[in-house]
Amino acid sequence: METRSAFIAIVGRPNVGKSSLLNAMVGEKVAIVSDKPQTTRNRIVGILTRGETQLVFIDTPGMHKPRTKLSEFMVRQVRRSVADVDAAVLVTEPEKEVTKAERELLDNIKAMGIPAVLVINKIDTLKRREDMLEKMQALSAEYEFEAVVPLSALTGDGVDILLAELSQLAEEGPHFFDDDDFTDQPERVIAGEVIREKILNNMREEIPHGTAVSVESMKEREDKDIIDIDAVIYCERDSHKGMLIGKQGSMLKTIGSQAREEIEAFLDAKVNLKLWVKVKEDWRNKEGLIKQFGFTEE
Ligand SMILES: Nc1nc2c(ncn2[C@@H]2O[C@H](COP(=O)(O)OP(=O)(O)OP(=O)(O)O)[C@@H](O)[C@H]2O)c(=O)[nH]1
Ligand SMILES: [Mg+2]
Repeated sequence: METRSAFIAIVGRPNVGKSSLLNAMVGEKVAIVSDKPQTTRNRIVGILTRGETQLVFIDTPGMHKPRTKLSEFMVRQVRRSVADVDAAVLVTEPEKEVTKAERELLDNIKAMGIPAVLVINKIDTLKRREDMLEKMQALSAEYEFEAVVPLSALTGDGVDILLAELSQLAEEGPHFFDDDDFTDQPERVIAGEVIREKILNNMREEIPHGTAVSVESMKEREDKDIIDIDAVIYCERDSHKGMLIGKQGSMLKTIGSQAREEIEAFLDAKVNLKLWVKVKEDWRNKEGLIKQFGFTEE
């Protein structure tokens, strides 16, 4: 069989729905999602194979102005992704203004000269059609997109149209992953991300941004069908630690049970999840700790 493939970066401002779109296209939860900006911190590979065509998506952190060493790392991942792929999907929302971050992304895409598709996401929230059209026009004037696709990653409306457009960008070449793979992330990394998602969902602004999750061990018991997972949640201050634990441990319990449920479903096994909270002051500005928490350039 003649095979086709394409590496496609998904880029955009924070919170526009890049990871939601990745999950919608792949049909599996590959990347965590939250209503807080800067949820995605690393490049995340999602894979969709249909017949002869394999699309390899690289979900990226939202493009923003870096304020910590961690966010410098994140922004570097975005730039690297654009430089590494065959095509890009620029995701945006249907409000009017084109932001600085979007302009920078467009400049990166232009510099690489790669084909790109413009996605206007969240059309389920659209109130004024003119907003969407204005946004489409403003961005289309800047680059000759292969296609402009309005869609909703949340409802799935329009996602197939995008996939049809992207399939056309695939060129003759080998499949780089097994046809039934949907991500390259190890289970341990996914488990850590699920825990971080529950922190994002349950905590306010600055706390989730300053947390990192490290899965210390993940072992299947020999005598029973149970997987023991030990994970540490690192935060930046004692006061944050207190809030993450909550009154009589109530917050940590909530985070733990929500995470456990989801990890069990994805591993299809019973999970015994133990969480600890530790403080590493200002870790987001410490190169060594950033690396230790898995943010390393491959
Ligand atoms: N109404 C609506 N909400 C959406 C849609 N797509 C994503 N969202 C919501 O938008 C928020 C951000 O979604 P994410 O997928 O985490 O966005 P992201 O671009 O990956 O964000 P970062 O990783 O922080 O850059 C979440 O609350 C999603 O549920 C959509 O089509 N419609
Ligand atoms: Mg994301």
